[in-house]
Amino acid sequence: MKKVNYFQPYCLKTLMTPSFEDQILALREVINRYNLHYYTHDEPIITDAEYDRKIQQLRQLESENPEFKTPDSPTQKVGGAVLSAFSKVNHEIPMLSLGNVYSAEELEAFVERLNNRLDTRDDLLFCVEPKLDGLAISLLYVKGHLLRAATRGDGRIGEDVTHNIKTIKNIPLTLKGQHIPELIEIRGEVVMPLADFNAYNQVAEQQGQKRFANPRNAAAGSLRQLDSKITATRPLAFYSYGIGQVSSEALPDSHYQRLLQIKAWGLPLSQEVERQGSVQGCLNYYHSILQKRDNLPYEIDGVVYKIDDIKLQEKLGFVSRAPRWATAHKFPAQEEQTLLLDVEFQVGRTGAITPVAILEPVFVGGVTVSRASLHNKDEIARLGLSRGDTVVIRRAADVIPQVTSRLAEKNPHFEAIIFPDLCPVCQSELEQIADEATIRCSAGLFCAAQRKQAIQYFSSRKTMNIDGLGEKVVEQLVDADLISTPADLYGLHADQLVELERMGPKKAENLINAIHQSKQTTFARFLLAMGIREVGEATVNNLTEHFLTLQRLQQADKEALQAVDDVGEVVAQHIIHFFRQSHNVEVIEALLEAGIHWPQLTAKPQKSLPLSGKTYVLTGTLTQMKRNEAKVLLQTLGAKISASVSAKTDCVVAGESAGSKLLKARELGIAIIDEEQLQVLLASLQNSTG
Ligand code: 5U1
Repeated sequence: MKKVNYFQPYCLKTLMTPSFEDQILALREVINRYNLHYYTHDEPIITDAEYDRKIQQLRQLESENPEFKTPDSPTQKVGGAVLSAFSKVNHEIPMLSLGNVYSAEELEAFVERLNNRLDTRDDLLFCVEPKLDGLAISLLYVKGHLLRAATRGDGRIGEDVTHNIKTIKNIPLTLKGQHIPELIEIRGEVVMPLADFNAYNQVAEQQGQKRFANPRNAAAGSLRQLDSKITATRPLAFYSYGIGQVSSEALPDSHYQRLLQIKAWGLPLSQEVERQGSVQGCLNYYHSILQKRDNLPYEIDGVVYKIDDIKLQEKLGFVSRAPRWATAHKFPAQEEQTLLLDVEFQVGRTGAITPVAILEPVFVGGVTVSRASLHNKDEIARLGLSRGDTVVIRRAADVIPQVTSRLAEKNPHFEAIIFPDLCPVCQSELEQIADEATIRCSAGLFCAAQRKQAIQYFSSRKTMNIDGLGEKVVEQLVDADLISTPADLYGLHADQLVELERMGPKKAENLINAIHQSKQTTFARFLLAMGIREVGEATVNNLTEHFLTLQRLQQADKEALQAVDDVGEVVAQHIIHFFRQSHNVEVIEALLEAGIHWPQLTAKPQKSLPLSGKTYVLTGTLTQMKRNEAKVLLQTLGAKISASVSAKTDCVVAGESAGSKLLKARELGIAIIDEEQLQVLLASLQNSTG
């Protein structure tokens, strides 16, 4: 790794410690700058975790030195300024922010304060909710119709985003049901569901377009579009969490009951909202939601505890920027900032060159991270990276850590990261296929990095399952020139292996036996072991069931390949390309000659089930049943389930907050049903098949 010569941040060390007033003024200045970037430009220059630490520091200093407290301090305000592109909206009732607690002790102290103010020792009842990480929005319904939607802005004045909000599919334009007040303002959060966020970024990456740093930026950026046609293409969703203005007094006295009433009028409510009657109950809720965090459809950054009794809420009132009757209990941060030390360029099994950031270790999302993906050349250019930059690392929901943005101004003395011109392993030329963001080494199995990974993949558990042939052994075998293709494995002898490091005679013999045993396999395993680009387990199963023999598959043309489920033009092209390359054919022949064999497959008898021959795609969130349950039920009725929408799809089941797949189905004129219609279909077909 290169030695990095960093410029120290310019901090003038004075001999005198700054006065409390100076410290407060300096903190206010930086926090105001962070606020401007975050709220007004949707471009944070600091992580939430770092921001929260700064605000806490300022709050502490102000509470210990109340003589310096001023109403314009960022501790006394919510949010940012209003962008001029949208017209302004006055919030009749300010849209407030929330105070935070970070531990059981802080929660106990919060509840203690409530008990003292209410002059009671009784257990208090809380409405407990997930804290969605999106954009706070106010929806004004007059006579049941959505009249206006606005962002929070600075809490008093927001931006009118009605046109954009009206493109969000789960926001009703008209409320349904009874006792709808003449005027009611619903408040909640607009988010980009995680599945849609990941899918959006994947497509953006493939097309070399700008990725969103996180789901909240994605939601905010989508709502800030001046052209609502663009917003309409973004998969956004809304979840309610409260009521602002309301013309009627006839609402329940419980916050929880109010939320249920809002839901009955047709507005979305998180399924995780419930009530707890004690501090321990709140803590149990916190831990159970923290556990579920990665499986929820949206990103959350904590939970919210709210006094449930509206009368008690009114009694407790507000402090300057937050209600006294509610607090957020924050989860450990999923984003942190750290230093970029260097970038390594890795060569993958298919030759893809992936830049990997080498970082000063940082604790994020529950683990210490020292490496993070940088995806491709375009991503480095988008981030404008240099060694020594401060970057944001995101590690969320089991996703590998990623660098999402660069913080702070550019230091011109830092050394820019340059993508290499040649393969960093074999020095061969690099190539880039049109419309693909990935750059690849052109040398195929002649590149040692690709060779090692291809052999490793060939012998892994899901493919030829050769026990004892791990990464290190493959590396040694290739480096010692004992093997250069998977077929060479079958010519190895135990006496060659004992020469390797940490390989005794027993281990060598076991490995030779494992290699021998792997000769008896299945067509699907063998095909998967070939490592054809974009041909994973599901596609391999479809291909082998369809063609039954290797010979028929090798001879298939593009049309024949595309007749197979899940095989589109691109995958068909990859398969044809693979079998056209003479060195691949030679390796296959050598493997068969070495004795690899599998049982001959026979065509499955066609059962006539009501959905035989039909391809279904499930998208969005199902609320009445699990997605897997729906999948299995459809499959037992004969349907094929596909992950993507294409001209071969017969029907798309669109659950809540369905996004890009739903749009594609509409574009292609494919039948679309919702969850209710799916239930009716399943019930009628199950009855008809007895
Ligand atoms: N779930 C939830 N999120 N959230 C955010 N409730 C909730 N309430 C909020 C905010 C800012 O504020 C009210 C308590 C005023």
